Amino acid sequence: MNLPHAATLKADFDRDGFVIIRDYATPEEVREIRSRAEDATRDVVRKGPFSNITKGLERRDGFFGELLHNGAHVPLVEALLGRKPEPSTASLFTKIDNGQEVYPHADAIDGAVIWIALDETDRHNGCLQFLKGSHQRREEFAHLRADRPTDLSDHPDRFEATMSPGDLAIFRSSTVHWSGPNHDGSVRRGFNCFYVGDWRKSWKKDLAAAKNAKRKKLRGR
Ligand SMILES: O=C(O)CCC(=O)C(=O)O
Repeated sequence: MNLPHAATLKADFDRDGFVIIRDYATPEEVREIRSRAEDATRDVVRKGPFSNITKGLERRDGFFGELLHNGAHVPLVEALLGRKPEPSTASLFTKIDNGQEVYPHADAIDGAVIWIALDETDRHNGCLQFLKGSHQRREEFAHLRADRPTDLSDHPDRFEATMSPGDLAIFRSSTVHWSGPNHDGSVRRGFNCFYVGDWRKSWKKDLAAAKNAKRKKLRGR
């Protein structure tokens, strides 16, 4: 694993809303995820606008449940988020036909997502795209929907996540992201785990801090 300095990683994550760690998973790990994901999704009937996404891999193969709950990335996600992530689901994202786009959107207001590249991916086959810092401008992007086209290709904060097999992207659920069409028809698969942050706890913490600050201010008068 090629892990950058933890403090740098956290600063980047806080500023941009995502980080990319190169060569995170070994070629053997990537091979195992690929072959198990292919086996687990073989009988899936693909239709509709998100036919390229299979959620619930953890219910199809315990290997994915183990990765979702106890994968080596979990402490990393916890360190970046600053609290324990609550596992939601493990998914395979493919891009088998040209029309399979995921339009700009944020997944949730709290939590994090990991996305491991299982193939080479760049703009030609619909790599992930992020909007840097969008997690700090939630109101501005609250209208975005994954099934509704919005063109952010010229946005100055756009980041194109060209990735190789084994590279890992970790992003806040509130960071705007998307993936365009697969123009060159090459295989483009990503393995992803969704984590919900415990928003109730963070909300309570924020409320307690606000009350504390108010109390201190009143005492200071
Ligand atoms: O893999 C993709 O094409 C989109 C990924 C995505 O939207 C996600 O991981 O939340």
